[in-house]
Amino acid sequence: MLYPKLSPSRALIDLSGIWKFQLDKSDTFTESIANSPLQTPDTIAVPASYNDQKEGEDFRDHYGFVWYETCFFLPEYMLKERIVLRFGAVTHFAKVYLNGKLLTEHKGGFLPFEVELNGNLSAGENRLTVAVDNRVNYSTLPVGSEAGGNMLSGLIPDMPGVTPKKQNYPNFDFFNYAGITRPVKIYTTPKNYIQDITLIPTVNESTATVQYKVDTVGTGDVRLIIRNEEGKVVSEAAGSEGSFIIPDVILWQPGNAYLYTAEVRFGEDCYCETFGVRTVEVRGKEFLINGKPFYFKGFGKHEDSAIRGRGIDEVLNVKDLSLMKWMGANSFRTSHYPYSEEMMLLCDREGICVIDETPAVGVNMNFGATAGGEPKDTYKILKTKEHHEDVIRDMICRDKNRACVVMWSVANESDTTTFPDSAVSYYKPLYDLAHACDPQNRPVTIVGVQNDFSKDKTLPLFDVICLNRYYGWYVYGGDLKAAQQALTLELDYWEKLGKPLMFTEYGADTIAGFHATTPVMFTEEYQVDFYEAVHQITDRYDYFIGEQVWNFADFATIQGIMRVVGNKKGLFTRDRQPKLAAHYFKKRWHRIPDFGYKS
Ligand code: BDP
Repeated sequence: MLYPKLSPSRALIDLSGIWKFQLDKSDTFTESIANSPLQTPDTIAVPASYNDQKEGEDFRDHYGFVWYETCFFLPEYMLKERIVLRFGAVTHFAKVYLNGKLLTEHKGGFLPFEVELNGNLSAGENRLTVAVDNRVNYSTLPVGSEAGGNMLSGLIPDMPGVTPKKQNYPNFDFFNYAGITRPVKIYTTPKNYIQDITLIPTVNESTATVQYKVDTVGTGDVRLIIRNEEGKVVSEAAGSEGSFIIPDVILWQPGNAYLYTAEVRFGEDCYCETFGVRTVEVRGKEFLINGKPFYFKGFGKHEDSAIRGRGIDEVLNVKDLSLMKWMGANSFRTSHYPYSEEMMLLCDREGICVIDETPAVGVNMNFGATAGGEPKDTYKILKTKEHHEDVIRDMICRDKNRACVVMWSVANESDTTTFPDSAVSYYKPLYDLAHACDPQNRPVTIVGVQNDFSKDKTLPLFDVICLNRYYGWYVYGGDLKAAQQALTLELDYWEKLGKPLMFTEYGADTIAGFHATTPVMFTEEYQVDFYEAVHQITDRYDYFIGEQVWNFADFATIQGIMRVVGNKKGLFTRDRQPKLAAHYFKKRWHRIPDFGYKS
């Protein structure tokens, strides 16, 4: 799916701003609310999560639908064009109405969707209403518990006569921010238009061959003009499918991005797609970018900030990449959902490598809010399969041309060991699907939870073993010697597989400002010691190809006994001030090269 852009043939209107807003407190969804203007004094800023924009528990912890409304006119000269309404993301489920008529629905809170408006626009002002549901359950991604009101229900049963408030029980460790979180735009195209562009670069010495495909609707001829960063034409092509050659190609590299632009024309339509030329491949125990063994240095992150919640914040995105470069990092994972298209384009521009992850988090009935009692076969209980396929398809379709994406992650911390065969039956087809969807056939991974790794039949099927490991925190917390022993045992085990392995999470909660001469858990000194202890072990293994710490910054979570006003494993505080460990990593990562660290 193409990112909406201005072009000589395309207009673009941004509907950001202050919209009308209403919490729906009824138990049943009342569709007729969309029939007339919202009767509400409340306003809300779009795009952003709604939860922290107003005061009160009702607001922050709202459960169910909310209503958004805005009105717009379109200039008459646009009406002869194809007019498309596009949402960057609405979390988690959206129903979109124009002038009271339901136009479309969309499930999933982190990927774009769009709908044509032609035929539904009124002559004057148009009223756009969006109903947004924030409920997570056994069929959504991320997954929510349907068990009830008690976080410890596996251990302490609910008490008769107690009526806990209705709320979400996320089976994941980040606040369930919701709303219209990414831009809402209207764009136009001619009636005959470019629907999609696919670019597949390969490199042979100094020459790149780029296979391309242009999907179109209607009639017309396709032409492509390729320009370099100076605007000089370096190649041309004609026809909806084929290839073009870029001589003396300048490669896209981590920390040293270079982007070409393909100006695609089809009849009257024109769209400019930027792309980088680089190759990615897993060979033996190495992860190769442009044929050289790459070492991942970076983070698991969140789209999370004060007041906006998970709402897009481009200033913060720029700042975060700047902090990463300050530290010598070269990569991050979009834990635990696809990030905004704006962030992906920025990473393309800035040369940051991305592991692009679906919103499949909490697919685990034996962990978090769904744990307790007898072991449960996750894949018999959850109804996520079809939606999981959809988000893999849609994420890869959205990000396929991004040079920054070097690997896809189909899920975070699914249950892969309690009923190992069920996990294989669920995940093997998803692994195959991800490969089939990706025209560039990048490596595909799944991020493994701390578990009895010797029972895991799923992780070994994937191209890179990605582990979230908390030796020295949840396991052997406060005993770093034992943590090192345990980690050694595990890394010895995986080494035999002959595949590359990396950490996609490891970390320790740390309250900024807590200090100790003899480090104890939660102090800044312990966080540094924790990481040093882990690195003493991981640095010994040549198949250990990367370290992404948990987390880049402190972030908001549900309230509970495990979290002190959020998860505090950040190397930065939520407002991006460094903890001691940020300085430790800055020194370490500036010493570790992007390429050839283990060679
Ligand atoms: C892992 C999850 C991550 C959590 C982290 C933690 O993947 O979302 O925030 O642990 O506990 O289980 O801090």
